[in-house]
Amino acid sequence: MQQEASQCAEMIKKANAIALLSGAGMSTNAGIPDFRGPQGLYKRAGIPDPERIFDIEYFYRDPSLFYSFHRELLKALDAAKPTFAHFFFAALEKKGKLLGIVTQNIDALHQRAGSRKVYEIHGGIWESHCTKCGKAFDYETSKRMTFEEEIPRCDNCGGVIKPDIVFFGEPVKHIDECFDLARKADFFFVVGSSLVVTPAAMIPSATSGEIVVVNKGEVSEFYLPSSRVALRVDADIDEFFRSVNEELKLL
Ligand code: CNA
Repeated sequence: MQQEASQCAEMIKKANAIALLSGAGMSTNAGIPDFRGPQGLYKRAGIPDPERIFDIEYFYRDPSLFYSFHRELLKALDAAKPTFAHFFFAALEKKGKLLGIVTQNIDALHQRAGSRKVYEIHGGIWESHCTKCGKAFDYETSKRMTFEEEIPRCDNCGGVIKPDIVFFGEPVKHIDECFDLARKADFFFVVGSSLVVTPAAMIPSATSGEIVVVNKGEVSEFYLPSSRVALRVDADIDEFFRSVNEELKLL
């Protein structure tokens, strides 16, 4: 891993416009489990049919399934803190090296680490809206309602409230900006993603720069332009970026 970290550090030194696509693996060391793993949130919530949790059609029929899961997610988020890798990418932006981040995560840990230019392609939990009248609810209000009521309802019209997370069947957010970022990047990181969820998995293909993939386990190569993958690191994300940082001394 040390050799790969040195190679990565050299590439960062030469790059001027770095972009990052991050996924759930970026936050597992922060204590936010993935969805389907042995310790995953689907299992903790004790839900027999987890695929339906983020199905928008199902949400409109029965929002209670989503909310029983969401309460578990909110508890995990309360306890979570950004990891070394989150701080590393925030430091790259501060140094003027990083153009921006596309994240598939809804946990806002990039922002909490200090990153400014973050596109949450699958939305986030920080705002919620009434599905009937569109009234907005801030994080603290919607969180309180989520723990007080089985299904939080709008105080204006009684409609069901939904956090601004992108469900299956809903369009993703900021897609043009995400592809634009990839096009402008001269060096593209894919970190902690299996690259199976589209259209996020297609974004690296837009860059003309070299790509570095850091992920433990399998990464789908279906949309990945393999000729541009300069480095494929199969290691723990935080261990790897600590090694890279030993050479760059950003943190
Ligand atoms: P994924 O498909 O679950 O892939 C995550 C990858 O990260 C897997 O290949 C893991 O092996 C790998 N991984 C996990 N921990 C580490 C680690 N410490 N070091 C190195 N590799 C690691 O997740 P994707 O993000 O690719 O896409 C799936 C969904 C899950 C996205 O839409 C996410 O929004 C969604 N999700 C988000 C969160 C979050 O907000 N933190 C948590 C769980 C799921």
